[in-house]
Amino acid sequence: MSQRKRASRVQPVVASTTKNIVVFGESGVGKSSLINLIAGRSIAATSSGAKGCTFRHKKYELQVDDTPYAIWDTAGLDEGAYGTVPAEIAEEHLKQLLHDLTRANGIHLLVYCVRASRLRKTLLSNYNLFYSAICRKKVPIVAVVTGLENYEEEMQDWWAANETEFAMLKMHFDGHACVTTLDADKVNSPILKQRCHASRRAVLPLIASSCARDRWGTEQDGWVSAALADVRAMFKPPRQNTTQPTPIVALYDLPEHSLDPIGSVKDTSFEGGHLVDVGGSPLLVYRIRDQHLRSGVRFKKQIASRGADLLMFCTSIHSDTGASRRRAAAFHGSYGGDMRPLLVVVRDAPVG
Ligand SMILES: Nc1nc2c(ncn2[C@@H]2O[C@H](COP(=O)(O)OP(=O)(O)OP(=O)(O)O)[C@@H](O)[C@H]2O)c(=O)[nH]1
Ligand SMILES: [Mg+2]
Repeated sequence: MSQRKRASRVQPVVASTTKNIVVFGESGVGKSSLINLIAGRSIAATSSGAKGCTFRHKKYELQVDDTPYAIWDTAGLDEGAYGTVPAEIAEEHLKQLLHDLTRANGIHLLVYCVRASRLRKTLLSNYNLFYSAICRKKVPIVAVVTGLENYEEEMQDWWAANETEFAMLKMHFDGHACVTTLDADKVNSPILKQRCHASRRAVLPLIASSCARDRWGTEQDGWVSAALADVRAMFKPPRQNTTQPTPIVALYDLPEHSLDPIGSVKDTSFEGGHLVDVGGSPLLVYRIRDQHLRSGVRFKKQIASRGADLLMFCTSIHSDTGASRRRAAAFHGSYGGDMRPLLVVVRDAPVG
């Protein structure tokens, strides 16, 4: 009996305990095919050529082994200005995705779909967009490598042979599966069929074991506004030399300190921040207070569409290390999506 027909334990569901899984990756790598593999039947449309066909996100609700899942198929992003879709439209689609995910109670797992034969520079931009900018690195992430039906070794061996490619780009994964997402019903060779079935057996437990217990991403977290600012920054064209705006620094410092570690203050009320002179070059500095650390709200209102170019976190050698670490992590997550450089300054260190 075929793989698709045997999958009788998979049914459509609507449940509040549903785990939200977002599948993302470059166009045409097999995201929709992966969803069909998980479902055990064809529910997501796939393309017939090398290029894919999902232009907007789509949610598929199903139940696997008694666990309800909502699997979100997203539009593939390509090289250049994110592929064939203009940047503004891609951004609008992502905005809609964030709002829909918020209404659906946030994200439990990111699945990064990668084609084995296509490890290239968009690897990092897709990862940064979904894991760093949208999920602020707070959601488990797994990689599913597709296109391995003819791999000369065992499919799972692909990872050990290629994981340095990911490590070099400092990409982290909580788990992985190396598979083929070809439809078992559409391949003739028994070996290929076997590999299709083995792929489903590899993917289902990976997903079941990697989902976060609690979802992440709600309006209260300031999630959508923070994520959108970073998504916009990723989509905007590179700056032209002639019109470079004043660089923005988000500064978290102990309350008793002024802006002296950065430079001399020229104007303390410039666009809600402080205009500071550093060796003749202006910087626009925003002081971040404890109450803004988690949400990033104040900062976003001030400079909604740009985000900071540099984050600066000051602490003291006398401060509690654990608390400082937590503050620094909250600061980095809320104001930089872990994507902007973070400079840590430790005050009061003994001299000599
Ligand atoms: N050889 C091979 N082809 C695959 C595999 N997975 C998917 N394909 C084929 O690749 C093409 C694209 O697959 P899709 O699942 O539509 O890709 P996608 O990532 O959803 O594409 P977008 O919707 O544009 O983002 C289709 O022709 C699939 O049959 C695989 O594991 N091996
Ligand atoms: Mg698709």
